[in-house]
Amino acid sequence: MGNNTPTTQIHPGASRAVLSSLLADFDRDLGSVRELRPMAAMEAEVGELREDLEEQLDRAKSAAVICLVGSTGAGKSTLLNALVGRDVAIEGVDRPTTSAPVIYRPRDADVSKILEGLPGQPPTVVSYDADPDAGAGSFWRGQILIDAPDTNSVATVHREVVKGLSARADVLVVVAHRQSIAELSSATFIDLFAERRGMVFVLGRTDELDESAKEELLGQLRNLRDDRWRSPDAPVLAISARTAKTDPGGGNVAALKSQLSSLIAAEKLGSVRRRNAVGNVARIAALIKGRAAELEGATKALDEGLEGGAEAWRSGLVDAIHERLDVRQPDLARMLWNDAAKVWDGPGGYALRVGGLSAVGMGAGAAVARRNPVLAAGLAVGSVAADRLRGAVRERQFESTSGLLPGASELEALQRDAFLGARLAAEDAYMDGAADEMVPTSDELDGHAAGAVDDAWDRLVRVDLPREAGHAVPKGLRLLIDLPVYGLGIWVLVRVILGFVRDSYVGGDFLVSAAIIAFAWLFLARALVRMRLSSRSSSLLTEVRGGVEQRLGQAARTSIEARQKRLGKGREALLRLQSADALWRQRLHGEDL
Ligand SMILES: Nc1nc2c(ncn2[C@@H]2O[C@H](COP(=O)(O)OP(=O)(O)OP(=O)(O)O)[C@@H](O)[C@H]2O)c(=O)[nH]1
Ligand SMILES: [Mg+2]
Repeated sequence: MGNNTPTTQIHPGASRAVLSSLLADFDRDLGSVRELRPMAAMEAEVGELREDLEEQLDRAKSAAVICLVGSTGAGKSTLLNALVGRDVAIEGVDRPTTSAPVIYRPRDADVSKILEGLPGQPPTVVSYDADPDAGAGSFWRGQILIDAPDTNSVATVHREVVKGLSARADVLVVVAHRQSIAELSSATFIDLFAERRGMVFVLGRTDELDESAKEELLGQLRNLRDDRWRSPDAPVLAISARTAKTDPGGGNVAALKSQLSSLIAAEKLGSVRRRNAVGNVARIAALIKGRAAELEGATKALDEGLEGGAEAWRSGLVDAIHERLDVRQPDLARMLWNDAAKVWDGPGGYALRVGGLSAVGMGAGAAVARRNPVLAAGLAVGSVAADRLRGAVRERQFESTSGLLPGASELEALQRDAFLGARLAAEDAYMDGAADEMVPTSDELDGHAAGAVDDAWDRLVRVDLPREAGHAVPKGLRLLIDLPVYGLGIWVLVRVILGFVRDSYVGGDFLVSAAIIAFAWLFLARALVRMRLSSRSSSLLTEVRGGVEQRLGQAARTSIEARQKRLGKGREALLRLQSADALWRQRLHGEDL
């Protein structure tokens, strides 16, 4: 008992491998549905059936155990005595008679497993000398026969004792008499073992019945056997133990002996036990089927809750991040000017690079240049330096993704609202600990969100922005802007050289005017190029948006994927468990099952 390795010598037709793989699959499926909440209600029952399943498979070499069960006064003890051929059990008129079970066993049979933990009065053990070589005519070839207390009297402990004995038996002989058949139709005791034990039904005390009453009662018993206990193959016999006691060949006891002999014959016993084992599988399957709708509903609701939650979380977060990306648009444009200027080696590139401060500084420089060239130069250089510093700070801020994600409390609220449905469904579908694991936590989602934003932004900064900067201002346009400045420069140079040669120097006004013209041209060009780059930067931003959306979509998927997989495994296991008995029968080749 409690031994985890099913023994298979009892199943000549079924290989050890088939049984252990069936059992392993069955256990794995039971394991994956155990955490489902609706299973809690049947946990004890499933556990008991599962244990019995293993015990049936474990009984490899133990002697066959036959247990007589039934209502008080049905004639169980008398029948045992008739079978044994002497009075080993007490028959009686006082109801109930039998409190201490009688165990009739071969001298060498180990009954310790039968006695272990049995409630009620200690059984009387009577030994006999078995003759395994005796011919088919001899009934006593090694089985254990038990006379159990009743299943229906006021002595409730009796029911516990019968339950314990039946659990340890291979075959139950259900004894009924006229007064107890009606009661059987509402009895729960036989129900408990239906399909899980070999059964033989006996209508007892038939010497008290006339032929028509006997037939009617037999019919009732057959109906119960078929409809209530789903054991259409089980024999139903009419017996008079009293007749058999006076006339060993009478009372139809020989028929019972022959039925029992064939059930417990060595080559058949394995199949009885295997059928008993499969009966347990069938009972578990039926239990789960009984709650299939509830299980299906709860798991489906969770599946949908996760799906809907992930989508709500994704779209809520996408909206929040988009708002924040919009705020970054001017910075992005500025970065694009800067980067485009870096790859533009020429006056146009320089003009593009200088920021607002430089422009103001240079304008001021140009304005005072005629009167104070030194101050002018100082203004220009100072403003460019200030711009550089500001540019560096901006660049660092720009590269960081902080501020693109909503704050912790906003994220938490987003998670809570999005997965509210999933959370409620998880509590219906799973036990407490597992229910918590079935819904993505805020921490986990925040990590995903940060990863998605970092990835998308990193791609912008490292790949898309430099790429865009590389061809944002085409070469032709650069030349168009730079050439007039070079031309002006050359002309100024020519005039200066000519003046030097002719000894008529060009005046300062001429140089300042030339500088003002060059600056004016460059700043006009700068304004136009910046306009062009602004529109480029907004398309870059659109790409970032797309990237964030896509990555958040993946993140949302990742956050529920493993959970949906676990859910799916549970749902598949539920389906398999509901038809597990059919699979067992099929894999065991339906041999005598
Ligand atoms: N006429 C007749 N009486 C029987 C027969 N079998 C048993 N009885 C009587 O029915 C009564 C009850 O028999 P028991 O064998 O003690 O019944 P039991 O099922 O063991 O009852 P509990 O031990 O109380 O559960 C006794 O008086 C028996 O003599 C039978 O085949 N024919
Ligand atoms: Mg009795």
